[in-house]
Amino acid sequence: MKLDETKFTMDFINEVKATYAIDVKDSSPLEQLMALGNLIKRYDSSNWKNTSKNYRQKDAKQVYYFSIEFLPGRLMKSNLLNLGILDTVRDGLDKLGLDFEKICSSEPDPGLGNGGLGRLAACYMDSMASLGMAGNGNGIRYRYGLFKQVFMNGYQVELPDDWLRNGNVWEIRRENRACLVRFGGHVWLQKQADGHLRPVYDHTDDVLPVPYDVGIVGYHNDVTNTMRLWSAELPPSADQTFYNQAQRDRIDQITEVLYPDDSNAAGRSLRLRQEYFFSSAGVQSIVRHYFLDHLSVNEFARKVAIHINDTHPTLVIPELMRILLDEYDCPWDKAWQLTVATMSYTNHTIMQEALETWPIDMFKGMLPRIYEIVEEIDRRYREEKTPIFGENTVDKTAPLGNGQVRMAYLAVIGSHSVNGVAPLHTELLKKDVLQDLYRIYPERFNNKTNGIASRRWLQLANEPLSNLIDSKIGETWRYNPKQIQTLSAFKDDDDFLNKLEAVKIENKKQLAKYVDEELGIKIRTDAIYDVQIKRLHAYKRQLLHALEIIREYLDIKDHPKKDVIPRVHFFGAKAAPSYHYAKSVIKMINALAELVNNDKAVEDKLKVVFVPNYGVSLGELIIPAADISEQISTASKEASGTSNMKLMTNGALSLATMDGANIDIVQAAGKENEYTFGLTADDVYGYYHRGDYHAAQFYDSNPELQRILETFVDGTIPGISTEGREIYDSLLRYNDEYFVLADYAEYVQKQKQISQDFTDKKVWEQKSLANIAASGTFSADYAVARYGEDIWQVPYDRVLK
Ligand code: 26Y
Repeated sequence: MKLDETKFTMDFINEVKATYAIDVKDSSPLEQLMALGNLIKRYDSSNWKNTSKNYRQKDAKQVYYFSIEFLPGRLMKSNLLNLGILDTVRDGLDKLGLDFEKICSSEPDPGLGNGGLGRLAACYMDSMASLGMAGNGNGIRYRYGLFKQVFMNGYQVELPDDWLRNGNVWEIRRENRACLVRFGGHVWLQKQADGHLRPVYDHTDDVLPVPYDVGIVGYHNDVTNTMRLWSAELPPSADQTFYNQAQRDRIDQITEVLYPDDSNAAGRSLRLRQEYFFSSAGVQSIVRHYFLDHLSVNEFARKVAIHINDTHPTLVIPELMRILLDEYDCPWDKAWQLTVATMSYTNHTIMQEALETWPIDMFKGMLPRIYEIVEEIDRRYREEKTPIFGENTVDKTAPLGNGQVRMAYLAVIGSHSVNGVAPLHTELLKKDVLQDLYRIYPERFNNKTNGIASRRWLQLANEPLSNLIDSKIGETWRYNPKQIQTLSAFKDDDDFLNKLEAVKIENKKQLAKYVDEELGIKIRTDAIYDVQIKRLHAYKRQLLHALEIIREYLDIKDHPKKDVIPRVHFFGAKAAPSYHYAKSVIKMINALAELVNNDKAVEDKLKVVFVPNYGVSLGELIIPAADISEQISTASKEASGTSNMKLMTNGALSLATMDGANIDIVQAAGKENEYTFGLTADDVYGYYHRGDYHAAQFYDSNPELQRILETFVDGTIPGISTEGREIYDSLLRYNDEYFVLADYAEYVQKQKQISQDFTDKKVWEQKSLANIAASGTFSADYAVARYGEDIWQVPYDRVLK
């Protein structure tokens, strides 16, 4: 959009006055943020209105991306950038003497997700809008987001994330669009006067889902899509005294808080309520919207694509069936055909413990009509497939089995497309986790490698680098990220390489300032910034990274005179509150940091910074400053990873196992520009099949490793007698489930290589450049375009080069 700076400042002054009845000079950053947000929302309102109007006029097919998590990050700068008014607004506020950065950082960062899956959903929202694709988000407006992490005596403590305390300036509450979601009670089918069987409900707990819409602004294309988040409320029309306190609490609880687990499907009933709640509300609103312009269900799958982001929204399948059967008198076969044609499913994990199942008794009691439908899906599946694939295979893969509703199987059976998120991951789904279903539905399986929103992770997070890129190759890469590739022409341009280094140092200064001010740790900006930012999980092996730190520490202590290349090791990681082992690793790393950072003999050769409360906003600060991107999961366990892509596009070199999308990153940037090591997925599966992994062998044959592991239990690292023992035992007593010891030697070797290579500035910057230049293919724009073409059959406007 076009915006004149003077007009903007006038509008802003008036907005502050109108909202708060004060002058700008008396307003706080928070008030300035709210006023600015209101104003931007108003500037964008015609785009938002016209976007939905255009889609309706064109009768465009719509995608609905269902996700129980969204991690959009702060929206102010992103909206300004995408509207094309970032500089105007920044300059205007600057002239008013206001601190733009301070205003932006007073926006709460909505933590409506745990990690990769939630952030992926947000990147895809950004890309759909930027491609001009009719894409909608559908999720939950949690009253409290993912907990705020603080460290007390090195232990993780979880505090509530009261992100809505001052309201959310970007949302619009649309109470008139509310519908009803039914839980519990009894249901039976009754013949109606018109001869149709329809369900009659008795004693149900009804919940009112109220939608809050957030505009998702596309990049320089006048498109604003909608992310719809549902909040659970008491139905107003009913006699409120009818609801006893327990029922009221049950309703309030549904959207009260995000479950802080990202790998452990605990089977809690509230979680199932959340899942049905937003699935049902979403599907109801889709069907209602569809019937505004259509007279029969016939066109449904040609006009609507529903995407199931991991299994959490799988109940959209029986819910759409319910609506088609019970409310539109659709015969089963037709309803099923429409449903399968509408649905598609992405799997994000091969970890067994993350696969959702629900005890049938719980499921049936909470969702009686949905259960009947799942039972019928199960019955027909068995009837159709048993003659072809045999009872054994069908038993193993049916939606109902072992007293459980198996969500992943239901999702595959009820969708026309099933995708993994990186080539290796998709292959493992076919070979392992979903192998039997792959035999039955081979044509449904496909890969869609993850991508990241390069607008947020490069253009916004790293403005200095983006400007440098512009100065060399112009601005078209901002629309077509693959064009960053042309930057590689400058790999021998010393001046450019120096500037690349200067940008990195500038970003390191910003981070160092934060670390000093917030954590009281002084770090050098000429050190290697070695970064591992992701959820804390045993398979991601923060422990392996810690072993290297201990090695470096002991080396400095043993050889005080030796020249070392200074390093700062960064961690950002939340642990699920109930994940005991992960919390022990946090405590251990904090204790190690305490030891290293305060040991005079270490000076500033080595520092360890565990940044508390890692999330999108801290990612934006840390990633542009990174030299090394630690992607060291046990091969086969990380479905894709996305921090690997964010770090790459900001010029970090990957220190990586051949896992997830690391494989594709290495291929794109060239093996010589990354540091790869460790067991391959085949090696890991080999150990599984033979059952001959013996951690002790690696321990016995490596004295250095022995010494390092001793520090967990001999008091070298103070204050971890329990945690140290637990970690030590996990490796040696319980045989090191994630092959840390097997990969140790090669990992250390690569770390040493890194230190050496870092001293040759030119070569280092060339490698960094190779990473930046090759990162364009990991833009979510391409990923989403492929979803649109292959899975959703939804067109988009932007011609991507
Ligand atoms: C069932 C419940 C406990 C659950 C909740 C959240 C299960 C899984 C999750 C989230 C999983 C997740 O974030 N997976 C990550 O998805 C990213 C996007 O595809 C991948 O890049 C990453 O490798 C994967 O771990």
